[in-house]
Amino acid sequence: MEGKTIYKEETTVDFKKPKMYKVILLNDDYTTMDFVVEILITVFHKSAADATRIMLDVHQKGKGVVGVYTYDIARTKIAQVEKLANEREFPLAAVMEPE
Ligand code: TYC
Repeated sequence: MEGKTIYKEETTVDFKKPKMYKVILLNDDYTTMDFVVEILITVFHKSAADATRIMLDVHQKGKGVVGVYTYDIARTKIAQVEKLANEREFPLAAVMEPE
């Protein structure tokens, strides 16, 4: 092929899995059980049965993992918990840590 240079192109595809983060719900003495169940259903998409089980587990043990998400999703869910709890004047809080 006169006058033409052919280059081979290499593409690297990064198949690394994204870092995942546990969202941990913290117990407190003031948030009502009903409100915690409501949060677990609406923010974390748990069934009513799972939400009740998780709420009681956090109530007894002090904290508990409610889900594992990418960084941005975990941050968003924690912010949603904070906003809804603030609106109802409950001290309910969630934190995140690397899986
Ligand atoms: N301990 C609260 C109560 O007795 C209920 C509760 C459960 C609060 C879980 C927060 O993450 C929580 N009313």
